[in-house]
Amino acid sequence: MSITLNHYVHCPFCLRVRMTLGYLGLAYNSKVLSYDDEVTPIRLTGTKMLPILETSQGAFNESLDIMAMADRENRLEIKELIKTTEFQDLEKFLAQIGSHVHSLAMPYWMWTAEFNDSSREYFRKSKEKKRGPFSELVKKHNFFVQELEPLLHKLEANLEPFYKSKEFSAFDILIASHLWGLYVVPEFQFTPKTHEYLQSVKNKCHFNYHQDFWK
Ligand SMILES: N[C@@H](CCC(=O)N[C@@H](CS)C(=O)NCC(=O)O)C(=O)O
Repeated sequence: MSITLNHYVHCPFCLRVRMTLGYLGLAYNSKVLSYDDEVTPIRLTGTKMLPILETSQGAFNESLDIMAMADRENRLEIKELIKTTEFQDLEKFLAQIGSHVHSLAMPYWMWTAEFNDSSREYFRKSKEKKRGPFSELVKKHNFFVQELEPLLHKLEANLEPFYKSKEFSAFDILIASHLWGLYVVPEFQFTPKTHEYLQSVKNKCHFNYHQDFWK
């Protein structure tokens, strides 16, 4: 069965689906949508929100639903994991981390190859409504890094070497996809332990952030 993933390269929810498909070894057609393309996602699911997975059964959004649907053999036990309080706690924690990651990374993501002049302007205008001017976010780089530090420290304390476990799990996909965008931020450096952790998740998931541009 041929499947197509419509995604944005920078989007953590899209990255978690890419990592999941990679981990499961499922081949997919990759469609990087332009951020200002409202028509395609609305035609597919009625809303401008990615990721969207197209299958012979239809088009689906919501990253966790897509992950669970893709995992037919339940190797990642996603349906079970999302019912746990550990998952709820992790989602809250990732939302906290995500807010600082976004403030740090958005002004740089928009200069990566997935954007052109028009989608960059669309992205900047839409994101600045909530966060204020990107130029101000860049000036507050040190502040966001300071806010992130204790959170990343807390995360690191839970790496055994995977999240609270010796074994890789879907939690690691959720964490790595939320942190990955920081690799784009100039002068930001993960600690060696966290970097190694992210690289091992990358290897497990056969994940390459930029590969969709090489196809
Ligand atoms: N709950 C959704 C969230 C997905 C989401 O927030 N996607 C963002 C990109 S990171 C989006 O498509 N936003 C559209 C827009 O802001 O125009 C999921 O887990 O898939």
